[in-house]
Amino acid sequence: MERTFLMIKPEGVERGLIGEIIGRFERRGFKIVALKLTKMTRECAERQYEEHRGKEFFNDLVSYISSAPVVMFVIEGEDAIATAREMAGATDPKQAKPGTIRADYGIDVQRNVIHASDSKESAYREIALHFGVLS
Ligand code: IDP
Ligand code: MG
Repeated sequence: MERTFLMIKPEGVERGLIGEIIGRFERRGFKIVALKLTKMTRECAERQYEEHRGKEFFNDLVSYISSAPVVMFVIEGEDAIATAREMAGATDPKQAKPGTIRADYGIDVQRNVIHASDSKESAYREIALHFGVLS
């Protein structure tokens, strides 16, 4: 059993896609073990995207992600990390495989609807950052 951190980005929340996106993970058999709607501070967004500090898109990304509410949730199940990444699809929606969340709903490379942790280390770090210690 594995857990991973997922986040519906501001344009997903604004466009009314919360139920649709969470539903995909429920139907896939994952258990939702934590969930919240929250507007991140700039500092929190910088910590979330720490690995990208210094890249040309970092400031824009941090401003965007802290501009409006997001939905954060944690799923649990077999191979949760890799499966969630696969369900999200490639970073650029234009390159994402048909049927993935980003292919279906992504607008552009920044507004790509969903974040999914990319490794065990990221999942652990991001769950702790946003939810603290979960039972
Ligand atoms: P990922 O979300 O697929 O793991 P990362 O490379 O970790 O992709 O980038 C984190 C987020 O930063 C992306 O989901 C996207 O919102 C944004 N991003 C990545 N590359 C670019 C870019 O070239 N221009 C603008 N935003 C980008
Ligand atoms: Mg990433």
